[in-house]
Amino acid sequence: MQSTRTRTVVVIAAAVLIAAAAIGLVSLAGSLGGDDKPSTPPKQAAAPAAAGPSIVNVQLSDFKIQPSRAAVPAGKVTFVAKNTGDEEHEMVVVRTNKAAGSLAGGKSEASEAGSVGEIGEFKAGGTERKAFNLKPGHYVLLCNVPGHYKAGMYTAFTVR
Ligand SMILES: [Cu+2]
Repeated sequence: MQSTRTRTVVVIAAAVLIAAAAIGLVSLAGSLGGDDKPSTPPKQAAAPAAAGPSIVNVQLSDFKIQPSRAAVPAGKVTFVAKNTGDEEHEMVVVRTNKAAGSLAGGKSEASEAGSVGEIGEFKAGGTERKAFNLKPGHYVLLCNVPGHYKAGMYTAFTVR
């Protein structure tokens, strides 16, 4: 009786040990197996970087302002102004809800209320560039050298 019972215990213990060993081998195999797939899907690539600064080429002539594009996305906008006329010109950037041609209000020069900056007067044949940080809105590009606005040096410009 006693010996049968002891043998049973021994057999059970052996079975437990074998099972434990088997589990150990399995987990060892798992850790060595190189199954390195992460349990979560890889994160999406970072959002694409914001578009670079917009570049607007502007021709200043006697007496017109002609940007290469009439609208740009909000953000950094670099104006590259080229004076193709015979006189000095400038380019003032005004944010306003008024129509491009209605800023003079009876005076000889345009009101620069809402100006966000300007490329100051520069000589014929020259090229000047300047970056602006523009919020969405309606803008007017103009030259306020005396008489030039009245002569037609203005144009509407949109920042979306
Ligand atoms: Cu001008």
